Amino acid sequence: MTIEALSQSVIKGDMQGAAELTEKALTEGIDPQEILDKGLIAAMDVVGQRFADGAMFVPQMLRSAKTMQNCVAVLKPHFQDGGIKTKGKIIMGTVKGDLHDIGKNLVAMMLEGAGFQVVDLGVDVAPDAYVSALESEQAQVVGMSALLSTTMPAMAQTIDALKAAGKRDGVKVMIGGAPVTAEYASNIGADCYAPDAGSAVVEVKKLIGA
Ligand code: B12
Repeated sequence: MTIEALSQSVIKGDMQGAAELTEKALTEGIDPQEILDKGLIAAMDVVGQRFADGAMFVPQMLRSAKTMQNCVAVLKPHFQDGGIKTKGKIIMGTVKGDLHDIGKNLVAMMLEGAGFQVVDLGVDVAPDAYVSALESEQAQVVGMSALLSTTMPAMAQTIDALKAAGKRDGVKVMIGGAPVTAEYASNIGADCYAPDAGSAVVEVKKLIGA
């Protein structure tokens, strides 16, 4: 089955083969959301587990990540409605010290697909960089991603930097990433948490009434 073969090729890091299987799955009429969830995200879960078990190392993990990114690029047009992006502006970034960007990119892609304008600051974004971006971009929401338990505190530091700059009251803060929880969001004074890219869209709509 194509989805299973796709998953295996992401785990193996077969960049070319995986992109072709993504195309094949689309041609077979499989829902892009199903391709993303069952073919790609599920594969990264296996990769993470193998890494944790010592059966896979950073270079292989990186290759799988690049493979997944190629597949996401194939899927991206299928998540965009082509509508005018006027629902609101969101600044997104992965926090300081953290280089994981696949999840953050997916959240950005889904938000864009839902009609929001996303300003992507990239990875390893220092608290001050969020503050300056907010000053120049006048966004309604700041989204932060963290994949490492050691970089989660940078989310709290960014909220502190927003407060110190007098910018906290005018913006909503949304956080996410595998180790992040709703409880953590409430502890650090974020406005919301979402466990995945689909629910991030739902939460942003609730936050800013879009
Ligand atoms: C791919 C990967 C890498 C790649 C990243 C490439 C890239 N461009 O992103 C590379 C090889 C670079 C890497 C490096 C490291 N990694 Co790594 N990595 C992973 C892996 C396998 C997959 C992450 C991923 O992309 N998942 C798929 C995406 C779609 O899921 P996601 O990120 O969780 O995002 C979803 C949600 O969380 C949510 N979301 C994400 N962000 C946001 C933001 C907002 C605002 C919202 C609302 C929602 C949201 O929506 C997303 C989509 O649904 C994970 C294991 C895992 N299963 O998480 C380990 C993992 C995160 N890595 C780990 C580690 C330890 C490392 C290293 C320290 C390894 C090392 N010794 O060097 C380095 C750290 C580098 C650094 N400074 O950041 C550990 C972290 C342990 C911990 N809890 O702290 C994990 C859990 C592996 C493990 N099981 O041990 N890694």
